Formats: sequence, C-alpha cells, structure tokens
Amino acid sequence: MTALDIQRIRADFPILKREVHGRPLVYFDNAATTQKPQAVIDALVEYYSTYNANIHRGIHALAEEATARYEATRQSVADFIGAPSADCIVFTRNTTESINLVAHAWGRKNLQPGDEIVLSAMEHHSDIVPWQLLAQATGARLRVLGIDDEGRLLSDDIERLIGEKTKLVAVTQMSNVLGTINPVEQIAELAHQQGALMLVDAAQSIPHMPVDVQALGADFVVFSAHKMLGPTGVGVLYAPRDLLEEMDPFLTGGEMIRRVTYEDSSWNDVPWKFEAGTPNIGDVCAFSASLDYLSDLGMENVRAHEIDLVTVAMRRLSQIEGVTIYGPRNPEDRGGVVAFNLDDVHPHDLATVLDQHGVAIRAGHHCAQPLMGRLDVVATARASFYVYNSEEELDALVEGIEAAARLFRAPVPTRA
Ligand code: 7TS
Repeated sequence: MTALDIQRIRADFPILKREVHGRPLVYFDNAATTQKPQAVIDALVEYYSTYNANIHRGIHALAEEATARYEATRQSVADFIGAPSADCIVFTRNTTESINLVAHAWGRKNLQPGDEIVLSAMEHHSDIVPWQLLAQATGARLRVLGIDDEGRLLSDDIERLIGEKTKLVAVTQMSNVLGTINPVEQIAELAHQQGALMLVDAAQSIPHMPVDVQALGADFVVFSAHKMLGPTGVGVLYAPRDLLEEMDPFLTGGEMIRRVTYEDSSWNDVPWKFEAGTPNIGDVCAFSASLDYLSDLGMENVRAHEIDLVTVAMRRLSQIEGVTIYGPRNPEDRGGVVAFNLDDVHPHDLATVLDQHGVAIRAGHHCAQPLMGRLDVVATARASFYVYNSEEELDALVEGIEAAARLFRAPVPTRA
C-alpha cells in the first residue's frame, strides 16, 4: 500500500475543500495541470509582498535577494533531476517553449536537407509542430515510430528508423494519453550510436516518477512546473553546458547579451543567454516550494501511489459495460493516466455528466491528434491522477460514468 498519507496531503491543498455543482471536487485532470499546495501559494505571496524586484541588474537589497532566490531555484531544479550543475538549467515559460527553443537554437543551425528527425506516434502537438516547421525550413524530414495495439513503441521501428540520417530523436517519456512509459534510455543510446541527439519530453514523467537526467543519457530534457504542483508560466530545458554553449540564441534582447553595438552583439554565458528579458521571477521562486514538497513526499512514493490508483481505476472501469481503456494493460508499464471511451457516447458528453458529479476529467484529443487517428477515435475521456487523489474518489468517477451510461444508452426498443 501507498506510503503517502493522502488525507494529510489533501489538507495542504486549499482548492480541494471546494465543491463543484454541490459535490466535493474530485480533480482528475492532473495531466493538464495540477493543483497547488499552500506552501507554493505562500511562496508566491511572499515574493510579491517581501522581495519583488528585477533580477541580475539592481545593486540594492531587494534585487540581490530576488536574484539569489531565482538562482537558488535553478539549483533546486538541477538537484531534483540529477543535473550536474545549475548552468544546465534554462527557465522558459513551459515545455512547449523549451521544445521551440531547441528547434530554433539547435535545429536551425544543425539540420540540412535529407536529415531526419525521429518522433513517436504518441507525441503531444508541442513535440510535433516545432519539428514539422523546422523540417520545412531546413529540408529535413520527420519519421514516426509506430505503436502496437497496447500503445507501446514498436521495437522494430526503433531499430529501423533510427539510422545514419537521424540527427535528432524526440520522444515523450510518458504519454499524456496512453500513459505508456517509453524506454527512453535505450532510445537515447541508439540515437547516440548513430551520432544523433535525443530530446526527452518529460512533461508527464518528471512530475510523477524519479528521473535522473544523467542516467537517461538524454541531450535535452523538457518539462513544465505547473504539472508538478508549481505555478503556471515556468518551463525547464535541461541540456549539458557544452551543448547549450554551442547553440545559437533563441529570443534576443535584454539580459541575454554581453555587449551590444549597432553593428554586432555578443552573448551572455549560459544559461542566461537563453533567458531574454525580465523572466517570470515570482513563479520561478515559488516553483522551489513545489520541488521541496515533492522531495519531502519522495518521488518513489509518488510513483507507487499512482500505480495503486491506476490499478484500481483500470479494474473498476473495465467492469463497466461498454468501457474501452487505451494504453498498456499492465499498470506498472504506465503512468497515472487512464484514457477511455464509453460505447459511442461522445467524451464531451461524458465529461459534462462527470462535471455534474463534481468530477473534473479532460475529454478531447489531448493535443495528440495523430495518436487519435492511430487509435481510430476522434477523442477520448481521460482521468489523470496525482498525489492528493484517493481510491475513494474513484467511486465518484465510476458513479458518474454509470450515470452517463444510463443517460445516453439508447433504450432497448420494445416490441409493439
Ligand atoms: N508534452 C506532453 C507530454 C504534455 O502532456 C504536454 C501538456 C506538453 C508537452 C505541453 O506542456 P505545456 O506546459 O507546454 O502546455 N499536456 C496537456 C494535457 O495532456 N492536457 O493539457 C495539457
């Protein structure tokens, strides 16, 4: 059983006390964004009420304090993911911006006509569209690793498609729809054997399981603070320092320069070379509180708790007539995400009924339209879990789905 004290954790999240449509809130939309503990909310308030100032420029006490706290968060992020040093950590707005940064700053400089970028069939749009535009701009082409019927990457494709033309492999460590956990360590090794670089989209993995970026062997790792109890507006790009140094700037302007004349400019050291303009200081500083919170819980415990919840959720959903669950059957092979459909009930209708029961899920294509095509559906419902979710909350999910089944199932025609 789980080592997390769920009731104690729940008490730290003020939003969980509220009701929705007269029912207790059951928040199962954590893959979209997570709720924030009081410690993170307090850290934001503390920033704006006690040390708000612009960073890296003022010679006054507040500016020095804000700079120190912002840079201390960079170190906390490095420690949390096992990065060798804080200068491997670039702050962006979100995972999407981190991927765009790599596509522009590394991709435009290094790709040529005929080069290949290998993705997987379960990527989020933010790990597809930047590469598509990069391919169009450089003459490179995209290759896509296929999946089997349980939503696992085809190992034959991994062997076949990663070859000497490959310059970059960009794969999610955990699918936001199927929950599949991909063998990114092995893929990174194959990519490196071919002289290619590896980008790991860790938006759904770093918040939910222990991840050590050095053990992964990836060149770029990207994720978002808001999916791990932190504020919105903060993303991370991890890359080894020498790789960051070789890259061109992405956004340009203040902060990222060393010297500017009308003829030419030179760049600041990494990681500041990639942080143009005033960054999201308050949210970065508050992100530190969410990292502390997760570290105190222990990422092994977070992972174990989600395996428990997914095991029960899959068992209970599969007992409901007409429910199809997507992704790996073995809960150990997946993260805390269960995507499903109920007969031909539209997932939006299902989500509306669940909302009436106080249960927040996501319904739609989950920013993974090509994957929907592969699953041969237009959309799915999706329940996604986190540290404050309990087994008891699954009752409300099951009751809501059963209510939707009663509501939408065509009545059996009676004989005249
Ligand atoms: N990559 C994956 C695997 C994701 O799940 C998401 C967001 C992103 C990238 C983009 O993150 P962002 O912070 O830049 O928006 N996924 C979802 C989701 O599943 N529902 O809403 C957002």
